[in-house]
Amino acid sequence: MKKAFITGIGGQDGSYLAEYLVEQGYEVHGIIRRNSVPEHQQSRIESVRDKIHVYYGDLLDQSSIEHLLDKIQPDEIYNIAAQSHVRISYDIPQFTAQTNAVGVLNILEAYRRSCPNAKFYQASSSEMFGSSVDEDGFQRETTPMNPVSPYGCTKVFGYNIVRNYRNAYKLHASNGILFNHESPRRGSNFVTNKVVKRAVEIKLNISDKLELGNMDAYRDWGHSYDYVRAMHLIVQQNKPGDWVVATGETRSVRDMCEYVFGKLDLDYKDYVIQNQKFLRPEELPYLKGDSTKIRTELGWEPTYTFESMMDEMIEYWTKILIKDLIK
Ligand code: G4F
Repeated sequence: MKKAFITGIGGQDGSYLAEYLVEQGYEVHGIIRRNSVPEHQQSRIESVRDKIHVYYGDLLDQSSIEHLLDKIQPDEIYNIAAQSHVRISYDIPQFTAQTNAVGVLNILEAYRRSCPNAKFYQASSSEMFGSSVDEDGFQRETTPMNPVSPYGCTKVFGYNIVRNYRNAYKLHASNGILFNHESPRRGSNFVTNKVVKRAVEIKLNISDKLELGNMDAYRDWGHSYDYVRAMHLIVQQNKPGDWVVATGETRSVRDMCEYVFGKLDLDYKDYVIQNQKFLRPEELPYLKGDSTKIRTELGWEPTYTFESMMDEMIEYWTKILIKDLIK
């Protein structure tokens, strides 16, 4: 039985990955950070809670990570934990850098000392490309990185230190450069779930407006379930490397609102207003990923379309909010 160790196991990606690895017959271990409301932390992993091993741990606490890796001796390590909100990285830039940059170094050091024969996956991000776009309108593995947020800058460090450790210490350490990926489990302060939740509330007369920041930013949105399958595939390769994971389609926040409100027979223009507070000091205007490398080399394909993903999220919030209304 293969053993996997997942940081950020209680988050959107961590929970889908834990479920997927349990299905594949893995013994799954993972860490969550302590917070004052423990119920909320494990709600996403409820379906597999009795099949996995969960510990308190933190990327900033290297000795706890090293102790766990020593004890578990995992075959595969997935480093998914991060301060993952781009706008909030402006509010807490130093914490973001500690977690997303120094945190990666901490776990790499623990890995190198405790279980150097394991395979390592780092959650790198399309936010690293920042303002760079190739002439054909795509970002790919070779596109220069010009990050435009504290979050993006910290992720570039994480990406580079993984490559450095791979070469310097001959570790099987890989980066997945993942474009935006969503699901009903997405935090509701990310734009897709914020829009869906509020649109359903408006439909049910619980709310009457939605405040957003920049509606003209473009993103390449895929589904978290498809992207955790990509993480697993990357780790199974004989040789480590770096792979872009993306759908190859881009839409604006406005297009997404039009689709979601339209599905609910509403016109977004009647409800959406701009609030300066959701604008970023510097915006990343456009992302569209070319995932040819992972599709041709590793045979990865997404199973969701943009529409089927958004429909799943609309259905999820409709069920939850109607249940709350009936209570
Ligand atoms: O949903 P978002 O907050 O995601 P963002 O900033 O693209 O970051 C996500 O994807 C990255 C991959 O490229 C990950 F690395 C990162 O961890 C995270 O998962 O915002 C998407 C777009 C932005 O352009 C933002 O300015 O939506 C725009 N937006 C407009 N109004 C808003 C809002 N975003 C949020 N969160 N809230 C708004 O009210």
